[in-house]
Amino acid sequence: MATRGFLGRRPTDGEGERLPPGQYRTDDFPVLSAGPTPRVALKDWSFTLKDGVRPVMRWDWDAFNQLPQSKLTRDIHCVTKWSKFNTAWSGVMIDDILAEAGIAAPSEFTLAHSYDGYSTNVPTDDLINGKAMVATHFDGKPIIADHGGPARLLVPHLYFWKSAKWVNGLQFTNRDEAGFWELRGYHMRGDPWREQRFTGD
Ligand SMILES: Nc1nc2c(c(=O)[nH]1)N[C@H]1C(S)=C(S)[C@@H](COP(=O)(O)O)O[C@H]1N2
Ligand SMILES: [Mo]
Repeated sequence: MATRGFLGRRPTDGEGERLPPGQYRTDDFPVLSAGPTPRVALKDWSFTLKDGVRPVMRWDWDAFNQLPQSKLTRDIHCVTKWSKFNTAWSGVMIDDILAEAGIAAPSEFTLAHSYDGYSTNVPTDDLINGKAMVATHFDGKPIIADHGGPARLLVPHLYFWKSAKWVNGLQFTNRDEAGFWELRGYHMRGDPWREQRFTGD
């Protein structure tokens, strides 16, 4: 008679409960980009918040870094099936960006835009109420360019393609508009716990 305990590797330290379906754990930090890493000098960097086509507010690097700073330590999950536990980030919560702009989220849908031309759509609910930030630091150091520095979106509870590297703005949209990978068959929300990898999952 075979028992699960005998044949299967029993997950240790709660790894089982922390790994979404189909994922494996790695301690590496792979780099995944659709194209070459853009180099953005801090003096040229800016972040723009838009409601549709209307700019609401724009920050340069110094102004952005004067916004309230927060820390998030979270597990991250890439759609290529690696997960990395306890990644430590700091930066500015989306809630604090909206507060500084003096607005409440004006629509259900958001597009994140990046310096490499990348974009990704995220339901606005997944960005607010303490869930997401524009991160500037990883492990206490400025994010290196390959991982999205100077600043990247961090939406740790969704697949990692939603965490746009080299982010330069958020745009609220009236309809759910597909971003780069979503136009190529990836899911409009991307919840790893529901295995929302592709359109129709
Ligand atoms: N601007 C931009 N952001 C991006 C990407 C990209 O190509 N361009 N790739 C996405 C994908 S598919 C993943 S899995 C993660 C990878 O982040 P990492 O390279 O820091 O691991 O970034 C996401 N953010
Ligand atoms: Mo990815």
